[in-house]
Amino acid sequence: MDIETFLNNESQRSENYRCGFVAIVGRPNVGKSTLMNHLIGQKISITSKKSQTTRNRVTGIYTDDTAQFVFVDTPGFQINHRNALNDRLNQNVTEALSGVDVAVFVVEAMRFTDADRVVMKQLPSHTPVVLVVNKIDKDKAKDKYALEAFVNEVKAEFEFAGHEAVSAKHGLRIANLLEQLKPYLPESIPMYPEDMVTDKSSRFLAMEIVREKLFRYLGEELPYAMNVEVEQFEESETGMLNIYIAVLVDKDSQKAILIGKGGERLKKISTEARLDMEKLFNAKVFLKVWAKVKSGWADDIRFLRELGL
Ligand SMILES: Nc1nc2c(ncn2[C@@H]2O[C@H](COP(=O)(O)OP(=O)(O)OP(=O)(O)O)[C@@H](O)[C@H]2O)c(=O)[nH]1
Ligand SMILES: [Mg+2]
Repeated sequence: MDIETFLNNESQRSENYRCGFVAIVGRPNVGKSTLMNHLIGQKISITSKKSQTTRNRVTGIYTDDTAQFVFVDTPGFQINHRNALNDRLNQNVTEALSGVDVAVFVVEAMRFTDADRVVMKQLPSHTPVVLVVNKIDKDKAKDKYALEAFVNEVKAEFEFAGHEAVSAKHGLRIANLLEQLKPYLPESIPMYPEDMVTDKSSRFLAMEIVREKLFRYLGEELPYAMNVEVEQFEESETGMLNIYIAVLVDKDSQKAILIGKGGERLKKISTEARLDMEKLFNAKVFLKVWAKVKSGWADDIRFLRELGL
């Protein structure tokens, strides 16, 4: 292509091209991260059956010929016990909502609770909000009329710009949602290169992958009492990634549970994490994960700052 044709194409593209920010908010466990991963077509944000999986805002970028969507996945808004961690998570949500072009408020089909209402109260009045009713694949959402009545009930409580009923897990009606969001993005040239899927560093993604495995392989409460720190992340001359990750726990007893009998549990966690990392980074990975005791971290604000929360 000669330079003139290139410049012509570029200017045509920038004339109609759209690019902007979309915040994804909702109470814990409604499927915000699953939705973002499907919207961008890659697993960037970790998900689990337990709530409060997402702790940091995670940016996922989806680019096509007509628009670039910059999604911001947020932690589920906490309404239960107050501690430094929960306050920080909530602050994260509020900050994510300011300055976006459109917000997506995710609820679970057939289940609208006080926790949803608390998030709804945080929604900005000056920014369009699209209601997303997720998990429509579930049996309880199979009755079309009941689902419609549910959507109308939620819509009666807030002035939404539009709504879409989807299944994030099965990728149902995700394309419709993208089309519905597009008009709210301002006309602009893309902000990120078209092959970029997140603005998070590889270090951050590695840490998140380990956290996801902690959620999968530890009991109900334990993952919340832990944090993950990347101590080393290096690429060797052969292109192999050497990654050293510490899991911070409160007490020796938690360390013992994490390690498991004969080291089995920690081994399983690190093997699965390594396989996910190899897929995401498209490289061979050497991964070492170990446990480190550090008490009271959830209430230590300075420590949370160090971790970037
Ligand atoms: N059946 C069904 N399950 C879903 C769907 N979307 C998400 N889930 C499940 O719901 C659970 C929570 O999903 P996440 O994506 O981690 O939820 P989240 O809103 O990001 O949760 P937090 O980060 O903790 O606030 C996981 O077990 C998902 O597999 C869906 O469309 N259908
Ligand atoms: Mg999440």
